[in-house]
Order: sequence, then structure tokens, then C-alpha cells
Amino acid sequence: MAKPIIGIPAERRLVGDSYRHTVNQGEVAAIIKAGGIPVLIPTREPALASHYSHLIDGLLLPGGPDVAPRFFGEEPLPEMAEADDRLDATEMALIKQAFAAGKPMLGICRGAQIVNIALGGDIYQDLATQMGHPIYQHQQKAPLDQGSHYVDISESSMLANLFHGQRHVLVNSCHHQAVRKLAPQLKLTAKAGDGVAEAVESKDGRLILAVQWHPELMYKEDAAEYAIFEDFIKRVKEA
Ligand SMILES: [Mn+2]
Repeated sequence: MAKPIIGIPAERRLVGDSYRHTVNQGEVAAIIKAGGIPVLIPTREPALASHYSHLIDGLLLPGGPDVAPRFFGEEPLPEMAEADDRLDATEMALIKQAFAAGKPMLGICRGAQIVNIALGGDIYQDLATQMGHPIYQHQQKAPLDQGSHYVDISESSMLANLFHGQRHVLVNSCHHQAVRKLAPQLKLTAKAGDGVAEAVESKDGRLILAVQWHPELMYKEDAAEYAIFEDFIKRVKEA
């Protein structure tokens, strides 16, 4: 495989008075730098997901709005923020198809949550009200290209390899939701000191790496954060 095709589901955003299909520049730039070809996947017609699945070699699940709780069998709490169930349904279909086809995935922030939901897990709709104890500031007020809280990385994980055995790592944080019940195919490989899930990986050690933080905003300064993208492209090429 020369340069693998990496699908990135697009968020619908109102820009001025028209709706636009958007992906984040940070992810696009990181994928290109790591040797992949990013392609934007529109998310208005979930039934078309299978057509896009055939076109891609790997799937990047980016940050974005909250996931609609009906996808994990709950009603919305007052603390829920914006959600878009066409984005959710499209991404869930893409994830299931990529999983079935053995196409590697990289999840970022919301991406870590929706990959877990798509494979049968669930999330906290709102950490501050649902964790049952005080938590860190996970919606950091510091600039997002700077780390703000530490995560503890599990031994024998993809992340531990990428961080060269460094097990206590400073990351950025921009979320009020996080993984709760793990999907059966996933394991938790990083968490913050307050117990919030910060990374999940597939048990096969190859197909899925998903982090709750934003490496696409840190990779220029931090070699280990860039290694997350390099490793993703390598996993895709070897799949
Ligand atoms: Mn966090």
C-alpha cells in the first residue's frame, strides 16, 4: 500500500448562514504528515456509510459534539450539550464496518466515546454530575496546545509503547463526557487520577487506539503525540 486512504467523518456546522461539512485542520495536517491521504466523509445519510467504508483503509474518529444518549439506551440529562444523531449514526455504522473488515481506527476525544458505544459500551453524559465525586477540570481553560492534567498509562499497551514506557503523561483535555462501561472488545489503557477514562484500545493490540485528549493539537511540540499518528498509519499499512 502506497499512501493509505484515511476517512474522517465530517461534522455539520452552521458557518454564516449556510451549513458546511467540516473536519479539523489539526487532524488533516497530522494524517498528511504521517503519510496518509485524508478524505472527508459526509455524515448526513447514515445508510451510505457502507459505501464509504469500502473506499477507506483506515478510520479517524475526531472530536465533536456530545453523543445522543439514545444510542446507549438513556434519556438526555440537562447537562448534555449539542448532539447530532446523523453524525452519531453514521460514525457508529463506519466503526462497526471498519471493525468487521479489520480496518484500523484512531479515536480522538468524542472518537474514543463513540467507538466504545458502537461496540456495546456506554459513556457518562456529564462527568461532573455523574461520577459521584469531585473531578479535575477536564474542560481546560488553558490553551489547547498545552497539557493540563496527567494520565496514567497501563503497562503492556499500545500507548505505553508510543510513550516509550513513560507511564505518567501530561495531556490536554476538552471534554465533559467519557467512557463508562467498556465495550467487550476494548480495554482501558489510560486514566486520570480522578478515575476518568482517558484512553481505550482494542484487546487485539492493533485495530483501535482511542484517546480522550487531543494529540492533533499537541503533535507539533510533542514527539510521542505525533507517534500516535505515525503508529496509526503504520497499523493501516500493515492491516
Ligand atoms: Mn481529560
